[in-house]
Amino acid sequence: MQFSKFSSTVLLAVLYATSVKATPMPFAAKHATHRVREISPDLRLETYHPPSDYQTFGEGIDHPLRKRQDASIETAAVAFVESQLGVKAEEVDVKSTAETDGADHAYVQQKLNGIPVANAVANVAFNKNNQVVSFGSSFVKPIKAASPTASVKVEDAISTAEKKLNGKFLREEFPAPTLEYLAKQDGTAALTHVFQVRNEDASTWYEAFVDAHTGELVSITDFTAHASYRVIPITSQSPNDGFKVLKDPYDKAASPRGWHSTGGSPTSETAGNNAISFKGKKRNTTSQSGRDLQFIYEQDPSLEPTAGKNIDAARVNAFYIVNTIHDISYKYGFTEKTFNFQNNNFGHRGRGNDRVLISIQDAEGMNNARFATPPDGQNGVMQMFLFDITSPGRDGALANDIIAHENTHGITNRLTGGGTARCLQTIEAGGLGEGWSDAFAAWTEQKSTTVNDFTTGTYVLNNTDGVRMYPYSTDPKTNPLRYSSLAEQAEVHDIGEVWANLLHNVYAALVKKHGFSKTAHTDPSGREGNVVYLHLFIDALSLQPCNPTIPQARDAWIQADVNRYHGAHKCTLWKAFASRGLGLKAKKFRDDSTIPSECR
Ligand SMILES: *[C@@H]1O[C@H](CO)[C@@H](O)[C@H](O)[C@H]1NC(C)=O
Ligand SMILES: *[C@@H]1O[C@H](CO)[C@@H](O)[C@H](O)[C@H]1NC(C)=O
Ligand SMILES: [Ca+2]
Ligand SMILES: [Zn+2]
Repeated sequence: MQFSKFSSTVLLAVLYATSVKATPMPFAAKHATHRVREISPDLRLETYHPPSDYQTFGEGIDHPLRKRQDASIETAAVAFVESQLGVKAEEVDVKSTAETDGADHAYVQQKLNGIPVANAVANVAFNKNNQVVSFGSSFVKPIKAASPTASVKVEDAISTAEKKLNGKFLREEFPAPTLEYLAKQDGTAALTHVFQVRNEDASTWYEAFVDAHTGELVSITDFTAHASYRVIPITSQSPNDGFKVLKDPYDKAASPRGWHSTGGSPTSETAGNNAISFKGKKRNTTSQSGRDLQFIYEQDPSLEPTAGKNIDAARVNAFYIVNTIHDISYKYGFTEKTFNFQNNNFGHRGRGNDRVLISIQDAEGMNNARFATPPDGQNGVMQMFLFDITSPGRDGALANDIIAHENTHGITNRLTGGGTARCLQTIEAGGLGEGWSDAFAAWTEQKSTTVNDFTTGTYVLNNTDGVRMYPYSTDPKTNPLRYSSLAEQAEVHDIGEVWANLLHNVYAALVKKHGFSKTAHTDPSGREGNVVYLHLFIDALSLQPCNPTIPQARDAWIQADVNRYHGAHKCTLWKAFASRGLGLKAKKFRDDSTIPSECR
């Protein structure tokens, strides 16, 4: 069969690599096996990754143990690798297995002298009929392997790498250092100490390979993907405010592997651990426009949203906003443990495989947007539609307020009631949901101690009034809505306007009293009004009952303040709520302006 060629291909790959030393490869010939990384002005490292052979087998081929019903996926994979590559069972280890809908996967590591070879791996996939459907391998046959006993101490290797990579090996946090072979381009295998080195301030996180005989840093794995996006910054609302190119806008604590990795190697498209942004089919994402995850696409407002690069600009902007909201809400408590949207939960509790699916220019609707929140463990689905009120039309995916509004539905539905997504179903609770969504969008756009009135939907409608009855405002002449206005409101968005305006007044009161933090998006530790507000916003969602009423939602805010701040903001909160009719004795949509006696 054709696979008998396999082992010779591997050998050839090594020979080819050996010959490289004498004649440098042409630039493009290195794409599949090399990468140059500029670590610092005086460290430029070219890493080597042996080429992978890869074959796919359609309906599948047999592996040696197929007849044996009791063979596990691990033993079947080892037997298959032995038969294909002419290696012995003791020269391989199964590192991990994974089961997906279509196939079962085994990931295999080559060993030399009983020690793993870091960059020599194989992967075997079996269909549900227990036949092999694909096989990839970067196994090597080194011309010389270094002695398996290290002569350089691991402590010395660590200090070398910490110095060269300007970071730290975090003993408490990182896996213990390992000893691994590393296949080199010259056909030899070096013995290396392997461990992680990170510098949080500089946004770097590497895996270092230090030669255990020479003490030299010979290779690295870069866990961080640098990315740039041409987007409307989250503090702005729409293209009217201008696009900017943002570099690495992700938050390291909220998205430890950035926005383009679910844990393994980074993707080069608008897809990652928190979200995937696409048009039509999920596969239809935007790919990077250049090296180093560049997503730079210029929107042309004179063209329809579906023309030119406008689709890419929309996919990129929606991807950026949803990821930013993931990171902001994560810092304030919407994490894996509280049922957020992520594919990989990195070992934290809660269910994964539920990143947000962002369908832009979705064909199912016009002049609107939607967010569907199933329970924890199933993807949140955001559908952004086109608007045809202007000519050319406009794209909801370029209206940050609309994306933020939709995304917040996911946050509130997951946090209320513990991830079941069943607890904002009544009309009043649904109205609260609409209110939080506008209020969160408004929070992202506030820029200073001056609290601006907030309108939403102005870009897609091309008017200054937006889609709501009134702008959110502390001025009752601009926005007269009070708790009692609910008696006349029967529709969730109208109910939401009352709640969002109450929250707008709470926000303004907190900022007036405690000031504004310009770093609130990334630093939740301050005591400024906008930080306190978002903490109470998020905390209250987990505290409130299933299908809350508006007075119950208010009570949860007051309780959240006791829990987090020992009630430090109690009177500020009560006064703000009471100023719009939601005082102590407000009920059944009858206003009340009573505040607790200690606040008078
Ligand atoms: C995929 O995206 C392109 C634009 O990038 C669009 O023209 C095309 O219609 C999309 N395909 C599907 C199946 O939606
Ligand atoms: C938006 O409205 C302004 C005036 O209010 C008008 O000049 C402009 O042409 C409109 N833009 C579109 C795309 O319809
Ligand atoms: Ca989840
Ligand atoms: Zn909504």
